[in-house]
Amino acid sequence: MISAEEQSRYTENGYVVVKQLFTADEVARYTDHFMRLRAAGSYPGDDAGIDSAATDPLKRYPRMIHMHRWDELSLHWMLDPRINEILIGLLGREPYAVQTMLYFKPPGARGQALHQDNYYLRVQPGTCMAAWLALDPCDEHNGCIKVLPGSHTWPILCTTKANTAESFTDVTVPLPEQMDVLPVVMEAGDVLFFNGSLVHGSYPNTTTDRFRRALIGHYIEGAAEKVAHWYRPVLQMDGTPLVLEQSADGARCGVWVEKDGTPMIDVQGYEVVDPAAHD
Ligand SMILES: O=C(O)CCC(=O)C(=O)O
Repeated sequence: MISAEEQSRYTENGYVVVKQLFTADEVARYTDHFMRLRAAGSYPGDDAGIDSAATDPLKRYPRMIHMHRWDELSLHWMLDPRINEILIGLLGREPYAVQTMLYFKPPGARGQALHQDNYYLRVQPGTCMAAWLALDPCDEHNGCIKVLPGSHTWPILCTTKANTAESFTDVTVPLPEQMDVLPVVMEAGDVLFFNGSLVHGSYPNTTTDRFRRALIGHYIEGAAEKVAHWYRPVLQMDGTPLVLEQSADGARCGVWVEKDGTPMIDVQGYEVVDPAAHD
């Protein structure tokens, strides 16, 4: 159960870390499982295939996507009652499950530029949520998540080009200079829950010897009627598929303007997103 204190931290900041939601044995089992799968070959959803001779560590260990569609353990994890219970506490009702991902982030790997998950999922009405399970202890050095607390109340921002020397994704959201992101330092077994409008990303892994693996589930509010094509079929938390409409391939987005010396977001743009683009 989520405590009143965790609930209020989530309401204020748009994210909350639930400590030790998964045991050390479970973490070891998941880590071993996904490392074996990665070593065994390629899977649907691997962004650019796997290249074991590549100098880019992310080509040797590309992230896995939508494993729940072909891997029983991933499906079980995505629908785990502990995650469901916390999401019910945060959202007020049972969510739908839409995506799994496994990031290996080996030593030397680039991070992911700042973004908002709702830019990709385009849930209507409501928001998406992420459950991000740390499979390794993580900090700024091996590439933990970074967040901008409170940004979950913002509209979706229009994107700009990202620095692809630091990020494996090529779009990002601009932030006024005075706004600082915070690292989310976690132990293996902790789960970070965050709102789909929260501005977040991750640091590069600058270590030479520490992976930063994470198992991620994306969920949408149980009142949602539409979601971007990539995330369908949607699953109810008992595993039953549900047909939701596809949301439009574009959405209104905001740009920063200054009013009386204070940066504010003015929703004046519209951005079309490739139906195959995903978080
Ligand atoms: O794990 C990461 O490095 C980034 C994950 C992320 O941005 C997400 O799950 O939305």
